[in-house]
Amino acid sequence: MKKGDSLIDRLNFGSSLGLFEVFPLTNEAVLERLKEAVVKFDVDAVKEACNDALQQKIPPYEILTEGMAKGMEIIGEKYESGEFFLSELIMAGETMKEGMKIIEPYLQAEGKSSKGQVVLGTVEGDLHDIGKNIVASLLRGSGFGVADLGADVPPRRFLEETEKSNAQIVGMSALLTTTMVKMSDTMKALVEAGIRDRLKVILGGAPVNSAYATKIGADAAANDAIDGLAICKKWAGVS
Ligand code: B1M
Repeated sequence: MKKGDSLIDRLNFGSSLGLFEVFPLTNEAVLERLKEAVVKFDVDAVKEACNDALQQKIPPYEILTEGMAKGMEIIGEKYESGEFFLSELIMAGETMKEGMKIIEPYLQAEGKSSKGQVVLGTVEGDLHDIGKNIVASLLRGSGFGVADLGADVPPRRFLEETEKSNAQIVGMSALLTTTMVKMSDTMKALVEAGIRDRLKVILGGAPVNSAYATKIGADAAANDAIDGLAICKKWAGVS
């Protein structure tokens, strides 16, 4: 979208001509509009609301979690209740990715790789990569180098990339209860290769918690992307 196209730009223009008086939307209203646009798979409205939210100086991470991700929660509920099917999950994923393209550069404001190297991926059998992509952006934005292996990553790939890049941190994401076991398989691969002890391993994704991390011998489980970033920063000795 060009500057001048957003709803707020148009309202400001009308206001500057004295056509009407503008009462700016509250941050809550902008985020609500973004959430609704995701639920309607309205890509244009998502882009517009993302730009408006940035223009209102809403923090980029809040735009993701309090706007678009809230819409994704509703999509998940509608899927569970049988109102939506796989095709709607796919459309929702594509819709949020369009919004992510606008927000991501603001998450990656710094982008230098000096705080350490992270190998990151969604585990084998699991195609959910939106949350993992947010984690990658936040890490890069805080100065970590990130080898993002994408989604559906088998244990062997985590191992190969960790050895090749000499990474200090391995991060695994899973959104399905059925693919959590691949986190355990990846841990075993790291142990068998003899490199587990020189690494920190962090898990993330809705079905994963600290108890599961402890059970499979990982170091931590993050509640959300910000928590994941905080844990990695602590390991890297930075605040
Ligand atoms: Co799927 N799906 N899906 N889906 N999907 C869920 C996860 C589900 C909860 C929906 C539901 O039933 N309510 C359900 C899982 C149930 C379960 O296992 N308990 C489900 C299902 C069942 C399925 C299929 C099996 C459906 C089918 O085929 N019948 C299928 C599986 C395909 C596969 O993976 N093999 C499937 C497919 C898909 C799509 C591919 C179509 C699409 C994903 C598109 C994509 O990612 N490119 C999709 C979507 C969009 C969803 C929902 C609606 C939204 C997920 C999302 O992106 N959320 C989801 C419902 C829901 O989550 N409520 C659902 C927004 C994102 C920002 O949040 O990913 O949680 P999230 O990430 C968070 C945190 O978890 C955390 O940080 C992020 C931001 O705070 N985090 C980390 C994540 N990884 C981290 C790693 C870290 C740290 C933090 O460190 C390493």
